[in-house]
Amino acid sequence: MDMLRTSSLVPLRKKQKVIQESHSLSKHEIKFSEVVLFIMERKMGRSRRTFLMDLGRRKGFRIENELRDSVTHVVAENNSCSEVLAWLQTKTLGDFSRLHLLNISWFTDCMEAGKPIKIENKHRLTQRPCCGSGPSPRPQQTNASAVVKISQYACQRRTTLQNYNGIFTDAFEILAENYEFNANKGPCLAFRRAASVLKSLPFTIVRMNDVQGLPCLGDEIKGVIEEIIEDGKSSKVVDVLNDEKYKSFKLLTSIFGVGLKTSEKWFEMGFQTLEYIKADKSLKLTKMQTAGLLYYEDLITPVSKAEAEAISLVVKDTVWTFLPDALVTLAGGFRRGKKMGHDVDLLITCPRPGEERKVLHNIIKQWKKQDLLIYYDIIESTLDEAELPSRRVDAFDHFQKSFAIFKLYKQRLDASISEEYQESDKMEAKNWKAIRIDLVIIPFDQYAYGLLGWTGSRQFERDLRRYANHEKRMMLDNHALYDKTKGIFLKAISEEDIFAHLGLEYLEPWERNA
Ligand code: DCT
Ligand code: MG
Repeated sequence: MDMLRTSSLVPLRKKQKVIQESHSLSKHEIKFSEVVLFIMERKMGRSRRTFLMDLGRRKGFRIENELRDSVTHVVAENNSCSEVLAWLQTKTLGDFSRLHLLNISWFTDCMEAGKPIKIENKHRLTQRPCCGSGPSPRPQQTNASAVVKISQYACQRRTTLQNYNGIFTDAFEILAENYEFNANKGPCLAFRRAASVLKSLPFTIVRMNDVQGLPCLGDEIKGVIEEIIEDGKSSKVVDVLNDEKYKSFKLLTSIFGVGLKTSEKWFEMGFQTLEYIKADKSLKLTKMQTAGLLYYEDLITPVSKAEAEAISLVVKDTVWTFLPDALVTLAGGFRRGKKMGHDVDLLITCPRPGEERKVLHNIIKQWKKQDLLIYYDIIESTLDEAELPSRRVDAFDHFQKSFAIFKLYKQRLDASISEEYQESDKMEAKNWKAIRIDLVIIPFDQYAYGLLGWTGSRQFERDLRRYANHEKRMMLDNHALYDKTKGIFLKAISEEDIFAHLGLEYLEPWERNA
């Protein structure tokens, strides 16, 4: 979760004060200093102006509260050019002929592009008021819901990491998590689905009109959107972030090995801080939880792509000493293009059937010798007993796997590092980082299904299974696809094959960030 976004949902000051705050006090980094905006309140209203200013600042725009000489672009809504000029004349400003007088459409296009865009004629203020006192229409090409119908299934939407609606989706995710902590499955899923829909939109929602026709947005969800548009924050989110149970669960579930059940138990017992848990010797901790607490700081530090790739290389090195033709693939969020993750998901397979069976035990044996493992847990394959595909949508799969904590030694890949730096590094007591890894061993004939399942996102996977079931009368899991009408399993050697079996357009991994 982006700290800037989270903090903006909390009422740090009263609304009035926020409005008066100058951009120089704003907590957002200015990325485009050559453009200085001023948004006119006239005919727009104070709360909408506050919302738009906040949105722009989040995107790195410099936006002044007052009309100053530094301003280069004036943005207005529902005002004609002459109305704005008349208003400017009442201000003690130098030469205002240099100012770009623009319609709100230029601003919303900039928000979509994430940067200042070239001014076109359609963006300039016209002589006549643009559209009475009602809200001005969004540029047509940007309102996707008006042009194409957006599917209720994430597997029929392309969702990249470019999220134009973070202010809403962050709020939804907090509310979903809170429902999950309170074992309230329905609304939890509803908020997750809604977040996923908004993540796929190619524009930022700035008014309620923009959500018209979108799927998966019930009344409670629309209420949250409306409040954020009006006030810049959701009072429900503010309440959740201040809620003791939510705060405790957030902390407890961030410990490796602690799930909802344990969190509930510990919360009821009054354990609200890590110190309490560590200090209480009567608590029976699993080996996983003990490791989770011991390496807590490392494990909550995000894993970078470079770290994931470094571990992937170590895995390849080790695996290839036993199985030179094995395939090792980095899956999970990193395969979807994420720069950071909470763990490293690695899949291992071998084209020669059955050869993959011993590889996991061999890797672990080797790593123990090399002191590369802090913790590991081997879960043996249950493929032989399994009835495939599973009916349980969120069920664990049957592959042999290991949930482990890898000891990644800080590598000196960069030869240009100064000696001084290397000396100070040597003096550091700890020259490694604990990193969570999942190793999954997949038989070759199930590899396409395993890869699709372990690439995620979780919401994408849920919708893929729901789509298969409800729209195609098929059952999908990480091992197979079963056609209930024909009574047969459908073979696939690539992810493309699976999409084709389901009658879906192929989505690249980076389009599955639902
Ligand atoms: N997955 C699965 N079965 C599990 C666990 C995960 O099929 N028991 C799938 C869903 C997503 C993918 O594997 C990776 O899971 P995570 O690591 O939890 O998600 P991520 O998208 O990689 O997120 P992060 O970047 O935080 O690691
Ligand atoms: Mg992951």
